[in-house]
Amino acid sequence: MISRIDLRGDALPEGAALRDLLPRADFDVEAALEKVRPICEDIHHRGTTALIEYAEKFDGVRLDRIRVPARALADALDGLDPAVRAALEESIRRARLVHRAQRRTEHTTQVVPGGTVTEKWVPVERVGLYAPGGRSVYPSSVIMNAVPAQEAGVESIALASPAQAESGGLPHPTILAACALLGIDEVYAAGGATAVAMFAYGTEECPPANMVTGPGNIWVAAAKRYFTGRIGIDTEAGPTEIAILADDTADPVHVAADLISQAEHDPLAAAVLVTDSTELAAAVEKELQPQVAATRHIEDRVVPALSGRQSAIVLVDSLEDGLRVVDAYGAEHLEIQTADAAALAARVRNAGAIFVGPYAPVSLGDYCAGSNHVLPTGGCACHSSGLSVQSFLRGIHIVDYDRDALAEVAHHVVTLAEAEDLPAHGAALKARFGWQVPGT
Ligand code: HSO
Ligand code: ZN
Repeated sequence: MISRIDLRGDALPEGAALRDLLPRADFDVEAALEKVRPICEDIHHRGTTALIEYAEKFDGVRLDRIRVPARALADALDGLDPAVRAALEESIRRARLVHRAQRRTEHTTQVVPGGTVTEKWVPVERVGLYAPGGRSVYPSSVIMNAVPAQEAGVESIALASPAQAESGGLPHPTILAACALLGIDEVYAAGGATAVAMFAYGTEECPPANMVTGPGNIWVAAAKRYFTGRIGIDTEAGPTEIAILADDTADPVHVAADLISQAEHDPLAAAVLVTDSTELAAAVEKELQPQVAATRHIEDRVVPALSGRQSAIVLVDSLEDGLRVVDAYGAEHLEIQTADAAALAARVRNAGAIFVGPYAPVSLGDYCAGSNHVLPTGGCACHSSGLSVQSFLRGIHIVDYDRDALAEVAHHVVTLAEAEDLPAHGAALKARFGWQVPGT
């Protein structure tokens, strides 16, 4: 069901060559962009009317309006299963603890007497959050997007999620209930690329947002790419990934369960085990059979995900080599299930989030660890971070120099301006000192 990649024997190649040996799903956002562009432009020109037509075409629902009435949010919360409500509340509480600690404080550096640079952190003014519908109705993702935005101090937060025929044209009730728990009252029934376009351009009903975040399928990723530069985005979330670095101390039952846990998201989800133990590899292969047979989303997601080219058991000679492999891969989620897991985890450079030891499965991080589950996929962990308070803040430098402080450095500025053939830059200083800058 899951293939093997044997990297034992020869020395591992470096960098990109090593990465090329590792499995990864094809996720062709560029191709999707072609289809998404006209839809986005249509929404630009025809606003709500176009959104209503697309909801009918893609979601099979005829809507009167896109904005969800306040009453529907209150009703969804009233109808929420009390156990789900308690779990969502605990998830929110833990996420707030962690994200509150990420808040940045303003800092002033005195560069010279009379010359300071202050860095102040200003939240983005208005953010549009996206929560998928259909196969992925994840109220937990509403939490993971909303909590950092709220803790960053974003004033205006709106959310969009596809209209569901079964909910009478409203987004899924658990999404609405999560919004109500989080105090988000501006909610729209719009899905996929159309929701991103609604936030990017704004419509009669929905003012434009400065930034759009949230997971989604390839159409959402393509729309985010289309609007990059115009608005801020988090990342182009691709199919979810779990990598597990394990040795012979790992429990194959846990390893198999954790691989399946992320395979359950999507037929393109990636599950990768990296191990120096052939015994563990064989035990996990064996263990996968009964666990896969017993899982709910077996045919449509788990089997295609595990048997797809994006998943594999990678055999290495040593944990040192294993470390190099997981760093080259840069997984969205990396579990370390080895004898000295914490020490190994401290040495990992590339991962969206790292889960240490036998009692920190990715499922914990998906819901209730306090960490964020919106994480870089597709190797983007090599250069990007998961969603955080920082994602919603802009750092602005405030430069404050008095006359003496400027005079002290003016000749360097004039010299550099001349060296770059930009004499007007230098003239801006000369004008302040009677056109005579000492030292030039
Ligand atoms: N593992 C997914 C997030 C998620 N899991 C939502 C369950 N619900 C991507 O990090
Ligand atoms: Zn998950």
